[in-house]
Amino acid sequence: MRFKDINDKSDLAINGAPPAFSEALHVGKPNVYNRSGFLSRVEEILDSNWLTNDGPMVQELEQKIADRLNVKHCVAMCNGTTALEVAIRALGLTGEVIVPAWTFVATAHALYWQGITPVFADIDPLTHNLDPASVKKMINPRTSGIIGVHLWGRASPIDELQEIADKYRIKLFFDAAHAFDSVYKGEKIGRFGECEVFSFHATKAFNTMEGGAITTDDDKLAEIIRLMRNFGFSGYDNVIYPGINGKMTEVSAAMGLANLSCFDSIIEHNYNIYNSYRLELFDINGIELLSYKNKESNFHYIVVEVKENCSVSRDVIVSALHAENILARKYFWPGVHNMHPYNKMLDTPRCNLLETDKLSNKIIVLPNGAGVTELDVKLICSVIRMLVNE
Ligand code: T4K
Repeated sequence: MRFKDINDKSDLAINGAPPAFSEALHVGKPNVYNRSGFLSRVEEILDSNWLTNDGPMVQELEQKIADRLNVKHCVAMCNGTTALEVAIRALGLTGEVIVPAWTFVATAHALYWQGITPVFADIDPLTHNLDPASVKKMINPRTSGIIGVHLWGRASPIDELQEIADKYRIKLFFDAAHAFDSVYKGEKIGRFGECEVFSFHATKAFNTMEGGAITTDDDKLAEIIRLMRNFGFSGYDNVIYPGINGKMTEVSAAMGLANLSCFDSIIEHNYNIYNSYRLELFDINGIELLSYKNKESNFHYIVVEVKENCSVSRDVIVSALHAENILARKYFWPGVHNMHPYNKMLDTPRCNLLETDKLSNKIIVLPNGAGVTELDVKLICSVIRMLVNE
């Protein structure tokens, strides 16, 4: 086994031969399950001469997602970040909005692009989701909302956050980018808060290449979001809203429909791979796999915590995995509050993000998805085992 600096990408080869990226075992490898289903839908699109702008495939996808998640409205979007921005705008958020710093940077960037200050609250180290007590501390007269993130597909403390939002009369919605098909108290994620925002990026359990959606039970909100997605047009030549272009293309919707037709198999595969990791990792000292409750997640993210008692650091493990062409990630190190521009915004109110900072130095995300086999899991875990036991 060779060890090297994680930032040195000059020599990712095993045995001297530079491998194609597709040969690497990496986090984020897209799930492409139903290739023929996708291709035949693409033929249909080309024959129809209708490529985008609320086409039939987008409408079919929206209906199927709404049915699956048991929510009244699903509005398909071009990506999750634009969907977040549209939700922020449609809900009329202003001033400050509370978010976790332990998330992908897009959650905060969407606020920033809408001229709103993201205020970071700390997380519960056991769930990795917002700690309601920390959220409460950050509320002031400028606070107009909270964005909870269902990190790794595990539901936020929805009831507690809703209670806070109701008490202070502020808006609550969810960044559900990781949580397609996840469950909270027996109900699918999709109808909590004012609305929920999904990402269908190539790296997600359910993907439309690029894409996303906003789901809600609120008729009025759904109508505004639909207007905003299409420049604010209400019929030909009649603009009644300052909208943007947030539309999903027909090809993306075709990918979504193909993937949706076998999404149960995708989840089953993820679940089996997660269980293989569980078996392989459980006796490695100082390595703890983040657990999922049965049937409450899409099991897409394999998240490992390197505890204080581990003989090697998180960074040493990640470097060693990279040297073996296993491209694990340190998501979401170093935390959004330590990224530009938030680290420079001296007037950004911050509470003490003690748990976020501690956790951010300990987490590794390992590969999962259609491209990962049980044999791959054995290989990945044997690298970790050798390092820790050395
Ligand atoms: N909120 C949350 C909580 C999110 O996690 C995200 C996105 C968003 C909001 C915003 O949603 P979108 O606007 O993206 O729809 C990746 C994804 O680009 C991003 O969508 C995702 N979260 C985030 C967790 O992961 P990066 O910066 O890590 O991407 P990158 O290019 O390093 O790729 C990740 C891995 O996937 C690499 O190992 C390569 C592999 N990959 C990637 C693509 C695109 C492939 O194997 N094939 C591919 O086609 O952000």
